[in-house]
Amino acid sequence: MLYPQSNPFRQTIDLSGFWDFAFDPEQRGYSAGWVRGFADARPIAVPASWNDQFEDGRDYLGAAWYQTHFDLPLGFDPGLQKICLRFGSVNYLAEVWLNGECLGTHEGGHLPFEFDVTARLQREANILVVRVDGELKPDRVPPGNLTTDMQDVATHSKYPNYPNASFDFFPFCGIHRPVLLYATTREAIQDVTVITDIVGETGRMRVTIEHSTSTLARFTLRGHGANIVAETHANEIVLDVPRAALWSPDAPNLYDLIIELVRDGAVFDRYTLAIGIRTIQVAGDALLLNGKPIHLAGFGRHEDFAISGRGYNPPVIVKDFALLKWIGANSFRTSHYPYSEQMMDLADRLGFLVIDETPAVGLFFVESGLERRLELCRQYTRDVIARDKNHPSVIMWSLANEPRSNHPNAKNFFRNLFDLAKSLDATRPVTVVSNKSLEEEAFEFCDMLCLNRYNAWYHDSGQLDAGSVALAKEIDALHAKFNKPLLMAEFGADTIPGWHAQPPEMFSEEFQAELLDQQIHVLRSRPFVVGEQIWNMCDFKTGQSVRRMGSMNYKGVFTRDRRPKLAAHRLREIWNSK
Ligand code: BDP
Repeated sequence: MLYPQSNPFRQTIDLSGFWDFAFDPEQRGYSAGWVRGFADARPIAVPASWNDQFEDGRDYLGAAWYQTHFDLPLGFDPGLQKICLRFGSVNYLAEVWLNGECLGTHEGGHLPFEFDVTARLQREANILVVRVDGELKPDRVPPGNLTTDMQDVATHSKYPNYPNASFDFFPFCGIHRPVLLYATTREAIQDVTVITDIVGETGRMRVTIEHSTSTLARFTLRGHGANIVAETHANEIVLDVPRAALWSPDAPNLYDLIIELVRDGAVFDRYTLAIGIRTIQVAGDALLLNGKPIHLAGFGRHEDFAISGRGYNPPVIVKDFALLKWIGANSFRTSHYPYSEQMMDLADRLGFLVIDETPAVGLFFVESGLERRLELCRQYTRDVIARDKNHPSVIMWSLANEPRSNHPNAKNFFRNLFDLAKSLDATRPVTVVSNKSLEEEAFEFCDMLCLNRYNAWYHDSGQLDAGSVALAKEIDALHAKFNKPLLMAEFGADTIPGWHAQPPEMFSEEFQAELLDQQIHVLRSRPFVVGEQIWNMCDFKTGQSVRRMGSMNYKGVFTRDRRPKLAAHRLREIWNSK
């Protein structure tokens, strides 16, 4: 799925701004005809979560209605073009009407969806209505509000959150990413897949395009001294770049690949992609980038900020990359759902290695609803790969976080998902992030093991040394059993900024710094450990529970407003003295 662009052959407008909004707890909207527009609305910012924009919506996850009006700008011509309406992410379920006609529904947040609206547009006064339903249900992914029989196998802990999610972050709702209207020619390029390889000093790009006519396609590759032009009537071409400038965190070299469709000598469509030439593979106990072992240093993170919630927030993205650079990190995982496309573009540009995770968090495997959960996970896997397959920064797909998969149904579930991921992308390793360790059914299929462990925190609480000894023992056993490289995907400690203790004590800044330091030491003394990603980069909002003071997870190395805790300085020393 291509991100919309603007150029002489494609036009895009962003419908973000202040929309009209109404909560609908009594489900009046349908019968009152809100699909054609509604009065008594309050203003809301789009994109952003609704929860923290008002005084009465924080814990409301039910139905709510959005509407906006727009005219069609010059350059948009439904008579000649194809015009689509694209949502970057709506949590959780979206139902969309344009000028009173239903365009369709979409289930699942964090991934884009679009509708062809060519035949439904008016030149002026279009009215777009979106009903969003954010309710937590056992048969949704991620799930919530589990029934008692499911609780035993599925809940995160015996202290449920309110709202009752089966995951540890606030279930923000709303239109979370930009809503775009874009026009292309009717015979436009539909999709592009670029696979890169390295042959000696030559960078090789295999480019496949999808479009509806068998016309001439022209490929121009520019950057780093290259200016390569090639043409074909086929839908695939191989471009060789002599003495290629490879992409890596130290040198995130990107080329511009300009793809044009040509008829009778005239260009009628163009799409430009930033391409990084690199390879990624697991070999023995190592993770190889461009054939050389790479060690991942970084974080799990969240799209989370005060007031905007999970909404697209460009300054926070820029700030986070600045902090990642400052601290010496080279990687992050998109825990626990795909991040915005804009964040992925910047990861390419700034040279970060990304483990791209689907929204499959809190999975459990009791029969009831299992098939539906699998179907949703398959949809998420397909959609994230379709969206992010061309990013050099994406080095691995994570198909789930902490599934409750020490269960007989888990193996077939994951066999199915892994087969799907591999059939869609044979070039990247695939993993699942687990806290089940030796009992993890999915590890059999993983190219690399990703382990979450809270030693000296949830286990051996307060005992730094015992926590480190247990960690060493556990990862050695994992390696002995599975014989695969391992990434420590989560470890850490809640830390109240400004709270100090000597000797270090839980919740103090000293404890977090010491825990991370000691456990990184254990990890780095094992050659099969290919990286450490700390939980979490920043403090983030959760539901309310006795484990979460002020509805916050305080495992951030930075505060929610991005101030460093003591551990940030310690990590900066460790990660800069490699
Ligand atoms: C892990 C989860 C993560 C939580 C973390 C914690 O993967 O989402 O926030 O624990 O408890 O189990 O802080």
